[in-house]
Amino acid sequence: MADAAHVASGKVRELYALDEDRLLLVASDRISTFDVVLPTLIPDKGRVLTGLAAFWFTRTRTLCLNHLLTVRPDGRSTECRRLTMLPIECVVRGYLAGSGWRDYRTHGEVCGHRLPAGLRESDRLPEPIFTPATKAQAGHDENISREEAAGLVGAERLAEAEHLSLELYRFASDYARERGIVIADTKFEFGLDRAGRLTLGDEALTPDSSRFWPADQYAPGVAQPSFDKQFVRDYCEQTGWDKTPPGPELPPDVVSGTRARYVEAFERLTAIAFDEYLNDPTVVLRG
Ligand code: Q0Z
Repeated sequence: MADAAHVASGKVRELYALDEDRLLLVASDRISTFDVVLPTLIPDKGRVLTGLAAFWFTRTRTLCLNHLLTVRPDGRSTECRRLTMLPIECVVRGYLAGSGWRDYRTHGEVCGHRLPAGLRESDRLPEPIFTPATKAQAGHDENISREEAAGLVGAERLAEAEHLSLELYRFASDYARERGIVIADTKFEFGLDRAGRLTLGDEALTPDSSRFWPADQYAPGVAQPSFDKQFVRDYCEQTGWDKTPPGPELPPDVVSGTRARYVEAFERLTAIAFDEYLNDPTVVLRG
């Protein structure tokens, strides 16, 4: 770590260069809500996300190449293969939420997918849909049409990324649903390895890159509670905060409740005790 050059900062993660073809992705315990990073940390959040992503990379190796090399003993650092990232986000939606719901309500379609009339907020879609987006430097990613996405990466690459994204989503959402978690939508980031092969990178199928909903509370027609961040959102709403930086400090009960939700998501999905992961993070790599 000490000799790794800092490459980039995300809202809650840092990226370092290990050498010419390896990067280190470090997940902090920072949490964002309403697009603002809060001043309070959620202990072990970065470890939960790192462990979950590594679990999914291991479980989906037969579907798709990925960048994972290993997880470090700290449980929050992923050594990965350096890729040439595609300039698009590969979003898959199985349910109508967020910008998908907004686009449906205003245009009757989402990224060129004609959808049945009369769908409600949070309804399950007849089939998962691929809705690519641009990577905004600042602010919000913007949904784009398949034609625009093809212009950015080429029609062949786009078709391949769409196919892999849908396969990954189907696998993970079926798996998670059996364990009480609805993955409403998710975002994949692909790149090319040195041989030019399409490879899954970044983090995948975590609550930060997806919408996780508690399946036992699923009730379409209204916005669904977030599996992980609902206590934080409820608290922030209750303070009257105007959602511009800086965000409020979180009280201890909100921190501990939120940490418990992250750990619960990890344990439900991996069927591994989180303490086992803390003791030896490579437990998620045995597939
Ligand atoms: C990921 C990001 C940040 C965390 C670049 N395997 C890869 N090869 C090349 N580039 C990336 C990866 Cl994962 C890559 N990001 C997003 C930014 C912290 C992740 F600051 N950017």
